[in-house]
Amino acid sequence: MLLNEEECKIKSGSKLVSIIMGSDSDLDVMKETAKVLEDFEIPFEMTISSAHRSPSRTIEYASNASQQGVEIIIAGAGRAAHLAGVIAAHTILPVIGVPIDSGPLNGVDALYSTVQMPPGVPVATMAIGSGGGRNAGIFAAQMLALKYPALKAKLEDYKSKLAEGVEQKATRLEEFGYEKYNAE
Ligand code: AIR
Repeated sequence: MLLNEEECKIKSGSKLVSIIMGSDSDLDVMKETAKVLEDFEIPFEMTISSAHRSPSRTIEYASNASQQGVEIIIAGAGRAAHLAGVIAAHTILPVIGVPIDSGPLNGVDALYSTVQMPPGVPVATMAIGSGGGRNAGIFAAQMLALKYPALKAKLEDYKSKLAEGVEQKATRLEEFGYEKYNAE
């Protein structure tokens, strides 16, 4: 069967998702997003820009992303994390925010900075840290699946594997009991 236009775009390698982070120190969390997108074979680009240290670069990037073919932006930042919000202010693309657990407040500061956007400028905010980074990739895949049917089967498969993993753990716990569960 011929691929439809949307699936052709996936195959041709257009960067559908942009992952942007406030610093290279955020990479440990944001690589979780990248791994998910790789698993789903969603083309993405990754870069660094700071809402505070390089505001012009951030605004330019956000303003041009749509024209470059990007469809979703995922922004991760820590501390007073304004990256996702500033990007959302300069694009009509959906923006997913990942609060990074850097700094003495372990990401609670970044969570509030990212999630508490004023009415009119939403940022879809994930959990703090690597779990949020992972969820950002899955959430992006779910949004893209509305347009790219090839992703639906992959998401169904992903959900099945999640459930299988729980089944396996339950079987092991029921079989061995809690004392032997973690033994080799
Ligand atoms: N940050 C960078 N510019 C603005 C903000 N809020 C964040 C980064 C990182 C933290 O500050 O996203 O989580 C510390 O950055 P660095 O470069 O000092 O490690």
